[in-house]
Amino acid sequence: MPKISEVNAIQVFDSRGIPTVSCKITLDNGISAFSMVPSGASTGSKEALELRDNEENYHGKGVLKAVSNINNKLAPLVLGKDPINQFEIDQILIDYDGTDDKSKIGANSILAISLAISQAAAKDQNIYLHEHFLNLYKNITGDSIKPSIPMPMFNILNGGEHADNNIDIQEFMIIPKGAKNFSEVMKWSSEIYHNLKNILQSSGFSSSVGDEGGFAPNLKTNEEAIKLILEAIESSNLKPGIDINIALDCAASEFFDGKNYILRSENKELSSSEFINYLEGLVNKYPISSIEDAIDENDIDGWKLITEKLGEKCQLVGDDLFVTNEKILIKGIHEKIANSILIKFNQVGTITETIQTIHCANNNKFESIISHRSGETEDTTIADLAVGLGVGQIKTGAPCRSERIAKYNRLLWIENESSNILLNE
Ligand code: 2PG
Ligand code: MG
Repeated sequence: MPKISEVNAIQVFDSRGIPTVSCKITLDNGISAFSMVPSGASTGSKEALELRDNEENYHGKGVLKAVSNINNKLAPLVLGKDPINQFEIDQILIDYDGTDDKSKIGANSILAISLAISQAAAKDQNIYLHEHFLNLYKNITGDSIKPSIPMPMFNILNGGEHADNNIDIQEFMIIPKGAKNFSEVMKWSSEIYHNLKNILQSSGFSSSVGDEGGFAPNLKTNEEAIKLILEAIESSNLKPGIDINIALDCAASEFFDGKNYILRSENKELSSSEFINYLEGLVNKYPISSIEDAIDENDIDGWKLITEKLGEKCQLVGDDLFVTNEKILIKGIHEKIANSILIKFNQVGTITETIQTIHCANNNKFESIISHRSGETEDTTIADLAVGLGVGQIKTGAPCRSERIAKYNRLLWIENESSNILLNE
């Protein structure tokens, strides 16, 4: 039985050049594994706490307190443990923190260890990380799951908090739903992405990119973004609605002022029901099959209304709404809001709780989508997590920028090496 013999954390940097936590776990048989923690910009108010130093250095964003919490407070708790026991170790970390939102120790400290432990356990067993997650799902929930390669949502046009253009909707994504395998998924998305670049450039728009690698032009309306994407799909000889669907992440809390939804680019102030009509108009006109955070996280009446109106024909995803938290998800299921959940492990802070939330979604016929954060690193754990837990969908940015592409490249390798694991359709 291998034992954790060393835990060492340092401060590293994410894709925005902002400090984040990295942790190395070493076992007494010499095996070692690393993790790096991602970080959001458009965050839900009920996410677990990301501990920042709030001192002058790094504009207050240093994470040296979180690093020191790992090295000095959490390390002694996990030394000597077998990394196969993810549930037991995560529970020790959760109990030590003792708060609902991990605000004593910081979710970034706890997650860094939780992730590194799963990596170390997979390496020690000499199995792929996705195989280890498949086993963990069974061990933690008692239920079995079928692994699959997730269908991605590629965020090819950025707005909102992820770019400095004028577009209100945060993410315009393409879903290559007609592709026969993951290699074709990547071919189509790459071709559409580059055709979109050509279209933007030849129409006099900027082709510079936002935080998630999608283009970030200034446009007259949000709808114009959809039209440009459709043009890019067609110029790739693909059919909108048949080969490629469109998905949106409104991140609506970012433009809700407590009463109205303020669309700056269109000079519109819409009430909740007017904004729902606006979105319904887009869904009726374009092949939009998924909308995330269509409504502000506290506008529960708005969520109920949109779920009644669009829930049958559209995937309605709760991100800031559910923050990967099982209790909040259960409340939402009772309230009949949304029909899918975005899964980000740093919103909740451990691998175990992430798995439990997905299990809850599965039991309630909610779809789960594994997601990156806008501040990412080269850590590719989410690719293996999506495969091993068979969730069927992933969003991890544009087919551009290495912190995004690293996850897609990992999925290409999984497809190449595990011919029995098929693309989710
Ligand atoms: C989102 C995410 C990822 P952030 O809103 O879904 O795309 O953004 O990490 O900034 O919360
Ligand atoms: Mg979101």
